[in-house]
Amino acid sequence: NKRIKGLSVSRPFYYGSIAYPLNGKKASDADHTHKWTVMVKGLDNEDLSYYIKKVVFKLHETYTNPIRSVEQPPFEVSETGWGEFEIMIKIHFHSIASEKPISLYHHLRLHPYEDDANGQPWPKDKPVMSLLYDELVFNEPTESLYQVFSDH
Ligand code: SLL
Repeated sequence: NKRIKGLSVSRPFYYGSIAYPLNGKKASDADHTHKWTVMVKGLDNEDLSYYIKKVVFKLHETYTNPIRSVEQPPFEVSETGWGEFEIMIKIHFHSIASEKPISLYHHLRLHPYEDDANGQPWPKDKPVMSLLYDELVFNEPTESLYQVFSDH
């Protein structure tokens, strides 16, 4: 699996979370105030599974089975809870890429930090989104990875 010297290719993606207040709606646990989803996703919902093999999300230890491995798109985990915490997101690539997994850290946001753009308080039922744009850069990609990228 030869590498292409001097070449660098990048792929855009989003990662982050969206959280919905439960506003008293029933959760599995009465202490839970929010429903949330943490995700790794493509632009325009592009399916990233042609180069991403799996994404492992490491949740707070207060969750049962905090290590969640998602081997199929959508690469996301949905849960309910009461608190914000740091989620470790580890992206694993297909073996043809010969790339080590990449670790990202995302602060799960449940609460708005500010009023909305009109200076009005954030509505109680409005979701709180924290989605970041990033790019995965592959320096000297393998020929097979480059081929897969060219096909997409
Ligand atoms: C805090 N440092 O104290 C943070 C920890 C942990 C949030 C937040 C667990 C839900 C469950 C949950 O929401 N943990 O499984 O019961 O704010």
